[in-house]
Amino acid sequence: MTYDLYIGDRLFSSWSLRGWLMLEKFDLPYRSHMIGLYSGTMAEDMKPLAPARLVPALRLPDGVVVGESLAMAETLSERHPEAGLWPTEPAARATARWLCAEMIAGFTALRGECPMQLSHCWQGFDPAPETRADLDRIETLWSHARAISGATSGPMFGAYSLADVFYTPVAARIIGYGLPVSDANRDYCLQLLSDTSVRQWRAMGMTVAYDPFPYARDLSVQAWPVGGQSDARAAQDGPSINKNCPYSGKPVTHFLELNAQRWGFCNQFCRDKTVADPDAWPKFSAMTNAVNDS
Ligand SMILES: N[C@@H](CCC(=O)N[C@@H](CS)C(=O)NCC(=O)O)C(=O)O
Repeated sequence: MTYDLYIGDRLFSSWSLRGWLMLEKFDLPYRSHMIGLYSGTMAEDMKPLAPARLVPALRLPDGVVVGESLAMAETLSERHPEAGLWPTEPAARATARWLCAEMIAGFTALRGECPMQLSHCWQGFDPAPETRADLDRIETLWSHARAISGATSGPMFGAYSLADVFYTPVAARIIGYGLPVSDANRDYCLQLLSDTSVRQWRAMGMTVAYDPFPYARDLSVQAWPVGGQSDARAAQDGPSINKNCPYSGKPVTHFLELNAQRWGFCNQFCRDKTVADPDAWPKFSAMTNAVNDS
């Protein structure tokens, strides 16, 4: 049983990130398929999923297509009650549903003024009053969630849930534009972005070169706070310390250099995602640690 998830871009498509997290974070089996969100092929790519027209879209194992993130979330939750997508406690679950629904329907100023981008942090961004009002509302909702759940830090409802999934791209906007929130809520945003899955999503997104950079601004930039400064670089050739790819086990063909050591991978994408954020990949870390700790 495998789901087919259709996503657009990784660095810029906030909804794709939500769709991916609701499978990845709850260990549900899926294959990802890229839709040409920025390449001009989106309408053509989406035809087999009609009448779904936006990303993410989900094809269930029986072939049924589900468009819209909240419908995907509810469908996955119903099909996998043991996976814990929604909080188990009824008041927490009702509140989590409310927060997700309000996120989907609201915060239009924040979403309009600060499109999600996971590349870097803009410096000196001054949000409009309407965006500040959206931030106030988000902080009100987050503190209400914590009053209901009793969780003073970490996931909003204690255990990681769809509420954290739906607010991860909001956290990326808060951090990526340096938006004003309380220290505790900034910590929560950084926790969401430090999640290994989120780091991996970003690292995969960083393998794409954009010209022009979407949603460019005339502002200086600072490195992304989690995994934003990689010491690794792509290398033209080997030999590498490892003969087989840490991810597939296949013979290596692409190389990177990290701390004066050369490591190999079986394709360019896996090499480049590792260059982007070497510490985001437990299999790569296990391989380098096994060599360097021996
Ligand atoms: N309400 C939809 C929103 C999805 C959405 O807006 N996706 C954007 C990408 S982040 C999209 O497909 N844009 C393409 C377009 O508008 O043509 C959901 O909850 O899934």
